[in-house]
Amino acid sequence: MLKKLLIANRGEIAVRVIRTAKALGYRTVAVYSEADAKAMHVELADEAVCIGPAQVSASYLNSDAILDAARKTGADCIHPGYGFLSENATFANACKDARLVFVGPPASAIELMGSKRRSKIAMQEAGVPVVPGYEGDNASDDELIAAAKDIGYPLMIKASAGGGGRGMRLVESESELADNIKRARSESKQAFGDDELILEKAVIEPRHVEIQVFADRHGNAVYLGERDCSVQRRHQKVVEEAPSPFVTPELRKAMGEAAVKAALACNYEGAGTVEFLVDKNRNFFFLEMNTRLQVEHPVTELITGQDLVAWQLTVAEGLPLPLAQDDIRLNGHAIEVRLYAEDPAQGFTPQTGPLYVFDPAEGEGLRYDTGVRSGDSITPHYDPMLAKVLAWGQNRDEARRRLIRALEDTAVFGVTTNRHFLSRIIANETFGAGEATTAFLQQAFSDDPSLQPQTLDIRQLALAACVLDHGTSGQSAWSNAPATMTPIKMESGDTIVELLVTRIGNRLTFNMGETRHTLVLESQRDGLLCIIDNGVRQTCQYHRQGDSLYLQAFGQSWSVRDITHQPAAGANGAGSGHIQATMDGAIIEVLVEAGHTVRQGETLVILEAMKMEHPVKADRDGVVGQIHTCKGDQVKRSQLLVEITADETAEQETSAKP
Ligand code: MV4
Repeated sequence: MLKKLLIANRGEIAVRVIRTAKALGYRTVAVYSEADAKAMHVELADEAVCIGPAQVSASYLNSDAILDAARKTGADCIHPGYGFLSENATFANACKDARLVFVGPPASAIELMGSKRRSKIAMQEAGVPVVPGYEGDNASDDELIAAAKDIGYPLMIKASAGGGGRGMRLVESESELADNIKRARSESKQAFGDDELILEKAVIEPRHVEIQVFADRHGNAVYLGERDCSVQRRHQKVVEEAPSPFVTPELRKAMGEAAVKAALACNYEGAGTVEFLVDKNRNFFFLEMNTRLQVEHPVTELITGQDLVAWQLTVAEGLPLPLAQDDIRLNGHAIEVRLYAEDPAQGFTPQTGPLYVFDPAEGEGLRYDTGVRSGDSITPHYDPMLAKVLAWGQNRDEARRRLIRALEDTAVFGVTTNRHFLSRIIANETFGAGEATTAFLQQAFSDDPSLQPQTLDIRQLALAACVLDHGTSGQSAWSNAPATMTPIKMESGDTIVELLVTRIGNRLTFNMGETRHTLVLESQRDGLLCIIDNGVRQTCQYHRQGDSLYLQAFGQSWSVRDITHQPAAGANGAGSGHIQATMDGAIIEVLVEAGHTVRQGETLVILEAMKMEHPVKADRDGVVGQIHTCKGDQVKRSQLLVEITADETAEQETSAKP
């Protein structure tokens, strides 16, 4: 009997595994890097061991440190999650040598599936359909060129050691072949230390459909339906759903049985995913088998009602599978999207910094798998996925509707996310019709507004001003005193706007040049602003952080910075003494202490951003007052770091001079 599980991972998947393990009575051990000391997975586990510094190579990929942690805590089994060491045959063997149960398949299966060439041959022998092509041993360029004549064009060159789209090239005609083979070889050698290549006929605009399989030590194997992961961006999955809107019951059975054959052929054990390409005529072809629990496993859980981590632990115990094939039923529809801290308007660049608020919207049929909470920081060390957001429904449209609502109402303040991009995809007509192939994002979505920098309209600015307007003229929003106009100056991105606010009772009119907008303020508390806009009452979520204001309403989120009271630099060039971060980054040094006398231009703090060090300097002479940051903090642009107040003794000295 196994008693104590070490989870060799971080983030949402570590949290996911710990929850089920605890529910089943297992003791749990988290491992963490120095950057993750306060992470959710560490807090949830019974015990936790630090395995090294932030860099993954020194911590989450450090198998010796992980095995040491298992020894020290008396763990008897290890769950690798996904990524990191999950598909590393050497690690699986090392666990075995240390008498630890690796919650996953035998090392031999991991190894076989790590080679495109060998796995394809094994699958063909097992009767699993594969894409027609060439997978000769140690093929020379000339052998590949000869083989291409039989395959025809367009064709794909793939690195045998590649996977997930890495090391893949599309060749349209014979004239491009030789050159592409040469490039593919050198790339593959570079990336994987192996230059073995295979050729495949290219499947045009395929769908990516994968089958969840499970096998036990007693020769049983089953499939738990499929997941459609066709909506991808640069081989990164964006949306995953089950069942696939393209798969018929007959196709499901044929693909499921093929996937079970694949598992049996490699003496598989535990959770596995067999990836197929499906062409427009519903022909399917084996692509690769992933020998781990996948990111998107929850969609399968939602339509089968099964806990796949519980299944993994059952199988790891040596017990038979919980259900036979005929007992596995699919119910309803589930869709998952990956909510990321990334900016779609800047080529999806990862966003880092403090996550002030993460408040998932509640609702029937919704599930969030996450490893972060409000107050955490998104660091550059790891994948910036904030959460997997899932919706289940009786049918696909119900799942879509619930998911759109979940995305629109989930508050994420502090980092830019892909949330709007995701909700636009789910709401899209082509996606809604179940017609999205792997070409969807490129063909039908490349000029979507969610990929453009945001421009705020008067209504969005007015809402922001509504929160910022806290009685500059000394009069309460509820008073019936005569209207006065107060200016509110805001910065959003690179633009600065000024609104003139006129308030009569709780009725606020915002003027911006020629445009104006009126809102009636109903209530404002606890980060909720209730307004009546054109006779329609609605609620807006907001969060204030220093002079930054984050808002969310109308299915969108935006932020502004209040610069109304930001003094223009004085005559002598002295600033306000409110020293703010000049950009998003990490504080690597605080050079002053409260009470220090400083001169204008003196460096107070060193900020690291984009791998460079930036000094943050005093904007006036004075004495350091409060310091609002410390070494190691992740800070946002404009965040208040240090306050400098007037040095009265210095002033006295100056004035005492003749
Ligand atoms: C292909 C293909 C067309 N024909 N193989 C990309 C990821 C990797 N797992 C395999 N991939 C593909 N292999 C043949 N013979 C098209 C793709 C492909 C793709 C596959 C799944 C999901 C998204 C994709 C996006 C572009 C290309």
